[in-house]
Amino acid sequence: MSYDEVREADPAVADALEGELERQEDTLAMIASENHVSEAVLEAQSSELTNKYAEGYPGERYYAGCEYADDVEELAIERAEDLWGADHVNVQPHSGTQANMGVYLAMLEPGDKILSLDLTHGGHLSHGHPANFAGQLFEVEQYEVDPETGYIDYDALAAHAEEFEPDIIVSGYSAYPREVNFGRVQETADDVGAYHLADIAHITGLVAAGVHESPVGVADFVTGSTHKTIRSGRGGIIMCDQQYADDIDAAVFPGGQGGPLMHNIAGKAVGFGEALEPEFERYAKQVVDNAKALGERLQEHGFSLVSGGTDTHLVLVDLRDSHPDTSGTVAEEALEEVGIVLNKNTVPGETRSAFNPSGIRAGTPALTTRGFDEEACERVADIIARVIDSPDDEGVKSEAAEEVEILCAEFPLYDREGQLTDSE
Ligand code: DSN
Repeated sequence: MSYDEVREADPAVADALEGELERQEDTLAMIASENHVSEAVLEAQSSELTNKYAEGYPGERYYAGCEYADDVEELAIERAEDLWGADHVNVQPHSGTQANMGVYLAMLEPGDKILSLDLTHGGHLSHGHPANFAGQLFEVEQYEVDPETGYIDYDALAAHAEEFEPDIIVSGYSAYPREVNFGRVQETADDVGAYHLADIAHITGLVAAGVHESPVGVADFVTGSTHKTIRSGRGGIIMCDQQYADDIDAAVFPGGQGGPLMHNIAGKAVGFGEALEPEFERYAKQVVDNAKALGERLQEHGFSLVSGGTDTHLVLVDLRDSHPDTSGTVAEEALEEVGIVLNKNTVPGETRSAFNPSGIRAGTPALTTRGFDEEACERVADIIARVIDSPDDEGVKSEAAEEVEILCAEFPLYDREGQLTDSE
């Protein structure tokens, strides 16, 4: 992307935009929720649709001049229905959190009960944290992963649900490396008369490609964000059975949002179209193979992984066994210095704080988009291990930075005819 027009009009903003482009080119994005979209998605997101108000839904808008807005929204909906096999899709949520809000507003009353995974065990703010609207409007109790195995304990979840009698059970997580048994959670929800919301924000792409079990057609509601593993325009999505369609649509607009971000919906349509190509299945499989390779190599270096490994796009490293004096914050900062950008993360049974936790979370969606394979991910694991072993050693960090530079040059961004699928 060139920023010639911005530079002409506003050099300060152009500096920041070019700086960000260079940062993404010259560092390894390993924040598990991030990815690199194609130039086609970027272009669609920066289109003139940003100028258009289109409150309502295709064919039923509150403003004139919506024929092209209708076209892109219909394309996004049709492609989402194909990708995930959904009965009804709403592509207007501005984010994954707004998607969750849409479901809560549609199905719950203030004071109703949510049962969800604790944030420090891998949950999400919008699942009921006290600092979030969900925790403020609703009565929330939380389940945890099994402290021994790091896996969801579905029996304990069922017992908790029986006792708490929630109105909705939330599954789907932000820092959980294992496959989720959505069918089992739905059984529990059915047993206690609760709805089940499966939030697949992190794994939308893995589910679409069939490399993770799908909750679509199983859970009552499925929400997600559209810019993570699915690699489309930024925002959220809700999928549900036709019987809930009107309630969900009304909760998104006018219930919780105003005009849809039509330029982002155009980006969603383009990205969903890319994900329908056979190549995307190979990409999603490679994301998981890469995460496994990364995790196994870290384990060879002595690191402990929560749950002992991964089935998905991310690994969660608990530093307490291998590096008891190194917090996730120290690791995150030292790694950022050498060009590896990931995030500090709480771990189950956290003994530090959310601001200075005991773990790091690392994901492979963006590296895989750059064309990384298992061998390249093992090289990244070797660098991570050396830096965390000696976070204050400038010599180690300088050598690590050189190796990151070599990897970035070997797997460059945005030079593959607009499609960031892989380098082969
Ligand atoms: N911030 C996202 C993540 O990193 O998991 C979720 O909203």
